[in-house]
Amino acid sequence: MPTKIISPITRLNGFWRIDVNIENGQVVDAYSSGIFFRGIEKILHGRDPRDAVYLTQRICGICSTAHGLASSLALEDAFKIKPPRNGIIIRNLLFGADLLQNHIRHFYFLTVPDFVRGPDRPPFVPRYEVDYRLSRTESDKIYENYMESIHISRAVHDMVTIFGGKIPHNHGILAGGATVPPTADNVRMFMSLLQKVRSFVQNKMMADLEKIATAYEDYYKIGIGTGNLMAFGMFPHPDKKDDFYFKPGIIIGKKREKLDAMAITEHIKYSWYRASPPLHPEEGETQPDTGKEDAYSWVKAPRYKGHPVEGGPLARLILSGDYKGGHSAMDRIAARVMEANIVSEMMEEWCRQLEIGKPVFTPYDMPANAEGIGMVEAMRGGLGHWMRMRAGRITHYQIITPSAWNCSPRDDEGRRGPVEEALIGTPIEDFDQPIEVGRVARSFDPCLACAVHMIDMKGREKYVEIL
Ligand code: NFE
Repeated sequence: MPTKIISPITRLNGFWRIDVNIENGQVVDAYSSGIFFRGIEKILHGRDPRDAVYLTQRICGICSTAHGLASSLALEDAFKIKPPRNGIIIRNLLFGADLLQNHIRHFYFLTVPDFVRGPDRPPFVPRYEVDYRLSRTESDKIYENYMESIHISRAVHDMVTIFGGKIPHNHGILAGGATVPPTADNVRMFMSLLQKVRSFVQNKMMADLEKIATAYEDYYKIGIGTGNLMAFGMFPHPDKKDDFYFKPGIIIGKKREKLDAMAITEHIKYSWYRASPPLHPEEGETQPDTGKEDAYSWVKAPRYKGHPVEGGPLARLILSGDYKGGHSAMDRIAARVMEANIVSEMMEEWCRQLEIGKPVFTPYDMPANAEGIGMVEAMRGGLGHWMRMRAGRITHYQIITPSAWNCSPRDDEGRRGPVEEALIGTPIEDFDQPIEVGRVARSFDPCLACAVHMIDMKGREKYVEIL
């Protein structure tokens, strides 16, 4: 059967390969492979748990705030502490700004080139030359906004530095709360940048989405996912215990359930790790086996009660009742832009909720032995950190990222991962220029740096030859 290999398919960091079998102008099977690996979990063993907040952020340069947050929550769970109200709000603002950066970049840098013909100069050429439906004038207008989005995504980075010191890998989030207290000065600075970003999202990004979604209406029927959706809860409410602005939950086979963290397992039959039955992340191991028969990815296959599930803005908005559409490629793209719009509006309100002069951090005494779980919504879906410490040092750390859920290979039962499943049935106009595969795959905003595991082989080697 004719197979097309697209590698790397990621525009964002990390190397990702998609193999699609194409028959009669349609994708009939798909394989998603993470083709490099990382090993932050192993690096953490023997460290002071408080370092995990900073080390795990190094997993990725685009969603580092999410890892800092998940790690802080895991430590707070272990230390039995809660951040004060101001600390929760500052963290929401930091994560909100980083989320805006992600969504703006995904839309303009990763999605727009898939649908809109760019200027005839590098880096926009070479490109596939099929199925661009907007006129030259409409396209040029969108690329004007593309150029502006570079400045806007820098402005959101600046917002993170106000309360986070630096970005990526901020120093503003830690177990117990935040490091930078609000002042009249820094809040005003943050709000002024936010207004500029909000105006761009509201007036230009939403309009550009509308143009693309109208011209490519058929993509509401292409790239349909499993319909299994999951969210861990995003932006905790500072005044209501266990409440979130975007609600946690899971939909399996159209039925909504309460999320049960114990129902998560990782399958590794098709991943380059030493064979084991599906394990909960508290038990999961990361032992490489590069010669494993049938394996084709460094990404493990996380499953919920054995089911592949999709995370991301579409899942969050559907679970929160903010989106009523379907589960297609265009629904994913639209939900991401809409979420940026909603979050930028909510952030204005959060700035007003800050109380100048009140603490942002809860002091604590670290126990010697403890376990903790940190589950948050990262930009691309549910992110979990599982930590165990003994005698004041980390003895176990396991991370499951949203892209591991979305881009996972087949599981032990042979069920495809969410991206693999969504690709089935995708029409391909030209076998040699399969632009449609990129449109569907990138609608998940994949980040393979986050998804794969790396191993420090004997503590020294950084890379393993796999081909
Ligand atoms: Ni590298 Fe990440 C996000 C995490 S992975 S981007 O969002 O966690 O999907």
